[in-house]
Amino acid sequence: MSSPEEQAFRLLTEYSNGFMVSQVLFAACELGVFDLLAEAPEPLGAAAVAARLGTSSHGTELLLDTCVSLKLLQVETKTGKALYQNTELSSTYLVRASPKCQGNMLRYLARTTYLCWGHLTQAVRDGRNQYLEAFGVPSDQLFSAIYRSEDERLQFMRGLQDVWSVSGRPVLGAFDLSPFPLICDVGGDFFKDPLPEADLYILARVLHDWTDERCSRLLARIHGACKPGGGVLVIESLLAADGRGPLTAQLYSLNMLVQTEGRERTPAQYRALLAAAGFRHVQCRRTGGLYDAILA
Ligand code: ASE
Repeated sequence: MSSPEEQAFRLLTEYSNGFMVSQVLFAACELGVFDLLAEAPEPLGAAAVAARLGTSSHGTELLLDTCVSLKLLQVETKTGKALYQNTELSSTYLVRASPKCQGNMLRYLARTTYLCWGHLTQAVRDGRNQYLEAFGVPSDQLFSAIYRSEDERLQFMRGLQDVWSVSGRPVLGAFDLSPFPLICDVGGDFFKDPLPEADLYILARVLHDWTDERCSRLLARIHGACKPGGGVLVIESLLAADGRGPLTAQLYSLNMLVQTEGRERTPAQYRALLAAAGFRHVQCRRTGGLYDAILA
């Protein structure tokens, strides 16, 4: 049995080392470890992996064994030789050929989000995103920073699509949408262009990018375009009523701080925004997944 003080130190160490865990995952994905093992007809040894990837034998062995401890790989020893293969987790979510592969999101987190998080202290001081500090690009037009190159734009969109391919269905099942025959999934340049007429507007992972003021403006535009009896479906990670959880939504809210103009919000905060724009009958549904749904 360890003392409470020792347990506290173990927890502190786990938190401190969290970034190393992320980097092991990012590096293994970027090097193509999971794809190589998926495509090989049988489990491979570290030397074979290193040879095929063109990586160092020492680094590869360390990376593979660390992946085993993280349950990203499994190892079996045959006649004294360690052979590696994918686990259920990596076969489902980390292999390119899987329809649920999260590789684009992981690459985006590794190359963009992680670098912004390197400036979290400054973001908390300033209350602003860190695009200028991390990439030297101004963010007064938010999406000219987020889409700072064509590659970056594609990486971001493919990343969001990866998450949607796993977490989309639970939110679309949260409400009966059959009363809404014509649905508009709102994206692109929606503060200026005329909005098409529809029965239901979906705002999926949109409001969390923007300030209350910009959200109010967008919601008022949608209310104006909406057919009588129509509505809006907001899809976001909801914070608890007191804002003190769940941890994932709190981390996403900090992520919005370092990368956008927005934040994650509580049900009451979304209610207030929707009510101010003229929407009524606001219903919030938690899905237990990454995203929740609000219909108004
Ligand atoms: C945004 C979403 C993201 C803006 C910047 C972002 C994400 C990373 N950076 O609208 C993805 C957030 N994570 C999930 C699971 O959605």
